[in-house]
Amino acid sequence: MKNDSADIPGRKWWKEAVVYQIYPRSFKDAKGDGVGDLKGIISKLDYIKSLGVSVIWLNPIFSSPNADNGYDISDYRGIMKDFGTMEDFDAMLKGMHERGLKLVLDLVANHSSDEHEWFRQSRSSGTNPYRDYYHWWPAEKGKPPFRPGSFEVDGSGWRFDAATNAYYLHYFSFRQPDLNWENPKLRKEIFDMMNFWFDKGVDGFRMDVIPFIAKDTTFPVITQKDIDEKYNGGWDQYLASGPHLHDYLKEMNKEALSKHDVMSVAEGAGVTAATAHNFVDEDRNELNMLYHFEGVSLGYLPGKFKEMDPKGYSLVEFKKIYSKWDSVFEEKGWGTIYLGNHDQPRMVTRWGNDAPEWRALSSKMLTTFLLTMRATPYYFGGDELGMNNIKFDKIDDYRDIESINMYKQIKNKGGDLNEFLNAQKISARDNSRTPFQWDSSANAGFTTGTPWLKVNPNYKTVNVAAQETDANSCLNYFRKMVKLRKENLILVYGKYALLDRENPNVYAYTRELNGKKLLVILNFTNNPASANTGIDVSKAKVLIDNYADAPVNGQLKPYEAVVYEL
Ligand code: TEU
Repeated sequence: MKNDSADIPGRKWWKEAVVYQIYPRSFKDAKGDGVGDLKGIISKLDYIKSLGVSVIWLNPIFSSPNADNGYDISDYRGIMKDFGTMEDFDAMLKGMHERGLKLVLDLVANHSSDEHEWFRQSRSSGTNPYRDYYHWWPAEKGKPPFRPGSFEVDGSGWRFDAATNAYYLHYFSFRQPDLNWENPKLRKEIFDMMNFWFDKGVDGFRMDVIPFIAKDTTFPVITQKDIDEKYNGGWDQYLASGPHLHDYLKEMNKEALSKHDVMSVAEGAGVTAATAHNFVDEDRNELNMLYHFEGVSLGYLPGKFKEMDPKGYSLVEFKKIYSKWDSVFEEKGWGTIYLGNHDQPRMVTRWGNDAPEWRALSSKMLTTFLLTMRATPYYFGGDELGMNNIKFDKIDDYRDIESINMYKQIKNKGGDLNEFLNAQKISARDNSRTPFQWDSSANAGFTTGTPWLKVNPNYKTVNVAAQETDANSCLNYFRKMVKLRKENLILVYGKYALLDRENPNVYAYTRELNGKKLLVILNFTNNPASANTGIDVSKAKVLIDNYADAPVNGQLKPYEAVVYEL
């Protein structure tokens, strides 16, 4: 089946893209200091090109003291020293464009670093011209009403600053003060900065916690009871519903996005199926896409910090969530799909099975899922090798502010630290941030120095060099899947229909476009399982299978994934 595009309305390059996410700190270190850099990325552009992906999303590469690995920016127009120079950036972008690859940067504009010049000025006096670039609460008014500071040991989003006897707001760590979007001067600075990067040729932005930018600056008292009753128990939903949010996004679209052929994707923290359309519907002129958190939150125990239910997650629930999000965008808007990123554990550990006998098979099965859904796939670098969680035993091995401060918080409360450390083996963010595994040489060929975060010891067998020469490797399977998606627009635009809904082991669905139909069946378990789709596949053509022989009778082998053309 080849592309027959005549009858597809609303085609866009970013709908047809496979986005490949690179965590620059861990990708490739060219200078030998243990930290990845832009020259390292440049040296691997042919590899990226060979994957067939079309868009690269880089986590923040701007000047930063790295309290939160670049999500604390001290200069939005400068390159982080660890990563290189503006010349390196220009050469990297040129190298990408020469290869037909587009570049999406990370816009971290809910907050800056406390070392940003704006904040230095702002905190210096109550009358400084930059005072209103941030949110201040004078101590004369008493303590400010609670707001969460997710990376703080005491959980508070306000920090007292003695210089002006006032508190400032920070939804993440105190090193990440929140910017005041209610100030038009600040908004103009951000839009000008976006245009600065667009003028250089950057092809879009992934927007960090963009739903949080708008605040009710009267800072009313919000109680946990309000959160439970009105916001479904999660602060994120409250933080994502500030006044004027959509005015700001419309203004951003008008002043920056609409002036260029670029894509935009919101990190949709706090966004629900009910509010998603407000961000991405074409006629609203705001953003193109967003990614939701409903999928990646599945299977964690309520009231615990990212601790897996010992029973695992329910595939029936999983199917329900992804089917719901498909239907959300059936008429309007466009979805995204992902199972891993720099904030999530490795996809194969969390959603597949990283035991040596199942790691490759289950990882290929998950890759098949991601690349056959009706949404733009965001694929996290390293997942194409089936890289899995490192599962640190000790807190000292962690580098992530979230794990370290949560450990302190639990310790202060006299909580169970062993339980926390065990839970982190599955859910900690550092699991996906370990250095990329290039080959079997020292430090997986990532660096000649000491890596900033330990390399997963399985790099001797799980690495690019080994997988290049193996036709059945995860790497070559990923390439085949990307090619299949690229060559079959039905996989991008075709209507999705879930089959065999209550089957606890198998995820089965069809995709249909212009009279053509595909069937995808995925066994999510390490046992044989049967798919009851009611579809006769005896005459169907197998487009791809992660085993050598595809089933004809609906009997799937463990973690088997098949795409049929009916
Ligand atoms: O993450 C925002 C976010 O929603 C976090 O709560 C995230 O889900 C958290 O890591 C879950 O454990 C973004 C970035 O992706 C993250 O890397 C940053 O640390 C954070 O914003 C602050 O900028």
